Amino acid sequence: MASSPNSPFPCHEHRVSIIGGGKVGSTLAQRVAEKNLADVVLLDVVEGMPQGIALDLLEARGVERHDSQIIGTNDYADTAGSDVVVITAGIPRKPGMSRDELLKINAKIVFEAAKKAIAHSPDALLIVVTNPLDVVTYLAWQASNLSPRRVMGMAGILDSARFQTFIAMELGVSTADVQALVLGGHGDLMVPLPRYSTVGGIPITELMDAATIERLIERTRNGGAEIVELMRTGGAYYAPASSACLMVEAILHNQSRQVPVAAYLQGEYGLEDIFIGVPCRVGCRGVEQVLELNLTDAERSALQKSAESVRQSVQQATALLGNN
Ligand code: TXD
Repeated sequence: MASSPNSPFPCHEHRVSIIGGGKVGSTLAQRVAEKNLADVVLLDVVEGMPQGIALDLLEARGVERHDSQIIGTNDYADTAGSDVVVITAGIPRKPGMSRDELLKINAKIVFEAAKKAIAHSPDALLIVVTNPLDVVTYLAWQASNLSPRRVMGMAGILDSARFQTFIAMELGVSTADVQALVLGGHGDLMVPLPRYSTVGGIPITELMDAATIERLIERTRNGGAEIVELMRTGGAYYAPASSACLMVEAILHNQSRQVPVAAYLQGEYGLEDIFIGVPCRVGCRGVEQVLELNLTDAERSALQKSAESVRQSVQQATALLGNN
């Protein structure tokens, strides 16, 4: 990334722009900066808010001992030259608001955010976090005109991390020894895969009975709602920000991480022209490979059911956007 002597970013190699400075966006800004991964631009529509958060985070720099620059802005011009753009902008569902209304509003917000951000950073990779995840990731890709491998949705890492946590809690083992895998859309129809979820290499199907596994799967499916119910005034943001940060790091450090992300499918799993959660290798070029697992009939049909619901919502959102 080129930088002029007057640039607010004189030296850092990478720039990450986060669109939406709410709970997830601001926590992600903190994670990216404190891990010294990149300079951060935090953009929101609310005037003063991203500037205030950026200043607050900057004032912690000396204590946290990192060198990342952080600026808050309401102007997309400040995001120019980003290596990665992460979209977390959106509104939560308000009392009395239908799912359709929410879909329409967030679809429009994400579509415009992707268009404006990529216009200023045509070489960036795009990560979408806003809900409904798989649907708005598709719209962001369309708005951005990027090659589909450069666009990804974050959900599978979070859903898998929740499943991993519940498995570790149930067995009383270290989370570090648990690997879990959840595919499919980010919603009620997500597809946790116990056969591919292991503790120290042993599939959980050999460590727990079917009823226990089903209970943990249900809790995973309900993971976001469980937190909303407890907090009452908002949703989860620490684990979502950590999960998005993992993707940012995989890209900036070209780590080739093998993780589930919402990726564009072109025939894999019998699915085409859709973004949905599947295992991928993620590196500096984005989704470098989609891994096709040998799913059982039940697993494959669960993935197809999830894909069908995503596809319907994409059509609905496209129609709603078109009618605007
Ligand atoms: O697994 C996942 N993908 C998710 C998704 C996990 C957690 C949260 N998930 C979704 O992320 C959630 O359902 C929301 O759609 C987004 C962001 O969640 P967050 O908790 O950060 O929401 P906030 O705190 O309401 O922040 C949203 C911000 C807020 O500051 C708005 O002012 C801003 O978005 N916003 C905008 N910014 C820029 N441009 C526009 N148009 C805009 N509209 C709102």
